[in-house]
Parts: sequence; C-alpha cells; structure tokens
Amino acid sequence: MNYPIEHIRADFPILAEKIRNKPLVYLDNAASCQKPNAVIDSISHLYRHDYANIHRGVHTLSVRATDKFEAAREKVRAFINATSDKEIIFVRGATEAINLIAQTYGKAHIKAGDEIVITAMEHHSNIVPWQMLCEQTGAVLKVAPMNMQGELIYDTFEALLNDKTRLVAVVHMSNALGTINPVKKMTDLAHSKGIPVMLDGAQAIPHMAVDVQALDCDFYVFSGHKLYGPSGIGVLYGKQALLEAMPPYQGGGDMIRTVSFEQSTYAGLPHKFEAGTPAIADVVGLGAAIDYLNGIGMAAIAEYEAQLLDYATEQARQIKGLRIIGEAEEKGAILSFVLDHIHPHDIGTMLDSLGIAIRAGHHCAMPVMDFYQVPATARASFAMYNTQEEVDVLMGGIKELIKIFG
Ligand code: 7TS
Repeated sequence: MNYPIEHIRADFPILAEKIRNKPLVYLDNAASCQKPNAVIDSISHLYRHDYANIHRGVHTLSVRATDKFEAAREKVRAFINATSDKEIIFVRGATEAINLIAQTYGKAHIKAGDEIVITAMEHHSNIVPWQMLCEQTGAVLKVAPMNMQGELIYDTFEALLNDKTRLVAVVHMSNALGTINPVKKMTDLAHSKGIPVMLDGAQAIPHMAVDVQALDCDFYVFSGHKLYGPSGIGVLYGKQALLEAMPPYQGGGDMIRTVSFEQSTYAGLPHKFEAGTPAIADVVGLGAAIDYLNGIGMAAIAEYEAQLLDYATEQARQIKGLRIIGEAEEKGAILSFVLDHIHPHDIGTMLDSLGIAIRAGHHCAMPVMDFYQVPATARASFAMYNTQEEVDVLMGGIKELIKIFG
C-alpha cells in the first residue's frame, strides 16, 4: 500500500524528540495521541489573529472566532456523518459526554427497577456514571460478559435485554484489550426491543471511519485528544429528537433563550447543552485535526494500522514468557501484555529508559484486570504515525528486559 508514512511523521514535530538520548518511540496513543503541525498552528493562528469570545459580540473578532468554532462543528458532523450539526454537542471529552447523558437522558427516563446494560470491558468512564445514576434512581446495572479472548459473549448480551432495559451503553473499541465490538449488530438487536444505544467511541474514532447514521446508534461519544486534536474538548453526538427532549445539563450563559428571576427558557440545539464559554481554540484545533485526517483518509489509516498490529502480534507471540491480554478476532491497534515474573510498572520504566513510551497499569479498566487475574498490563497502543521499525525497537526492548529480569 502506498501510505505516506514519512510525510505523516514529519507533520508531528514531537516525534523528532530524543528521550533519554534515544529517538522517541511513542506507543501510548490510546491514552493520548500526539498533534500534527496543522493542529498546533490552527490554535496558534486563532490566538494570534482571530480570537474573541463566541456567539456574543457583533465585533469582527467575535464573528471570526464564532465562524471558526461553528465551522469546526460542521467538520465533526461530516466526519461522523451526523444528519445535522444540531446533533454535535461540544463537551470536555468522552467522560463528560457520558456523564451528561446519564444525568439528563438517564434521570429523565430511567427509574427504580429499570436496567442499564454495559459490557465487561468498559473503561471506568462508562461504568461509574451509570453506577451513580443507579444510586440516584434505584436502577440496576447489568454487565454482559466476555470470553478469554476478550470478545463479548453475544448470546448472553442478547439474553440480558428485556422489558426493563432502558439503555445499552457499550464501548466501540476497548482501550485495555483492543476488542472491537459488533456494535451495529448490537444496536439493531437493542432497537428491535425498543432500547436506545450509546456507544463509547473514545478508542474507535482515531482508528476507523465512523458513520453514526449507518450504525444507527442514539448517542456516540469521543474525545478530541485521542483523535490527534487538543485535550479538554470532546463530542457528544445524539439523535436530534432525543437531544430535543432532554433537559439541559448545566445552566449558565449561552444555553438560554430568556432569563428572569421567575423563570428561564432554554436555547435550541446544540447550545442548550453548551453552557458557558467553551474551549474555543481547542474546538478549532479539533476541526484542524479532522481536516488533517480527511487528507489521509480513515480507510487508509485503518488498513495501515491493521498491518502494524498484525506485525506486532506476530513478533510478540514469538517471545517466550509474554502473554497477550486480549486476542479478539476483531481488534484495533492495541497490544496489551504481561511478562512472567516482571511487573508491568517495571516494564514501563525500563522501556522508558530506551525512549519507548507505553502505558503500564489498569488502564481505567479494573474489572478487565480482575477478569484476567492480573494487577495490571503493559500496553503498547499504535497510531497512524508508528512504524514496523518502532515495533522492532519495542520487541528488542522487551527481549532485553526478559534477559535481565526474567
Ligand atoms: N472511554 C474509553 C474507551 C477510553 O479509552 C477512555 C480514555 C475514555 C472513555 C475516557 O476518555 P477521556 O478523554 O474523557 O478521559 N482512555 C484512556 C486510556 O486508555 N489511557 O488513558 C486514558
């Protein structure tokens, strides 16, 4: 395949950094991705030339900043193929989006005895907000199990859906295992029983083309910082009719139509859910990230990363004493593993001394660690700018570690 890897790498200035006198090998992309010049420059340009608060002023700078902000919303809409930009709500990240859904949609529709279905491979941010809602309402959280490969046990998921189920909230791609869930099939099944579906796309969005109309999900959430954009900004997509019917999340400026001491009325979508001054420059930066990704193409990125993951998996399987955690048939570019007799934190620290950044820990998925009976894993997570040579450096580092400590 003709993938412009050298051009892409040159677009990310941080990739030229030396860490401990070694070329940086950045494999912690599931935690956060690095940013291309296009994103960094768009933020700098806004602050240098076009910055003011949005939606408020009639003066030129405010109009310019508002236009750029709203243009970014349209870019997000097109990127996930939402029907209308009223369906694109800017929030702080996937975490805030899920909390928003729980505290607005959830509080309005979920009562004592109702059930919410998640899976065994959720990130804490798709567990705890639902537990909080259950505490507040008396609803019950149900967990669809997975097998040892880290795949959802579909039949059990199906059996969990009943006339008490009010919402299915499922991760599209697991951050701890890489598993890609059959979310279209799951959504169709839930809809056939009249149950709405929220998808946590925090990990999926940088790795594949996402079409919310094709998926037919009711909500889709993701963070900008895992999509080569800035941190502190994320997206809640919701079907317009659902969002219209939901009460607001936070009150304040920008989300109102009229305010008096007796009563306030709320703005229409999307502003109803965007109280206060947002992360203006970061939204513009997210728009620049989307332009950048469109220039390469999500299909090309997905194909390239699939090859990279296959290569890494093949190499890892040849290392004695290495156990891969998460071997789903459908898997994104994440390689979680443990080594005999070496704690994941020591793996992380030792690899750092070689300039290799991975994450070691529970990855905010403690129930997944419990399932595999490990305290933590080491996780190499790949992005569109990683290379086979970097995989080789990682594998060389692991082999060295085993030689010294194993
Ligand atoms: N959902 C999934 C599947 C995630 O992987 C993460 C973050 C979140 C939600 C929350 O995203 P946030 O941007 O709101 O924090 N995952 C990770 C990770 O794997 N390592 O650091 C953060």
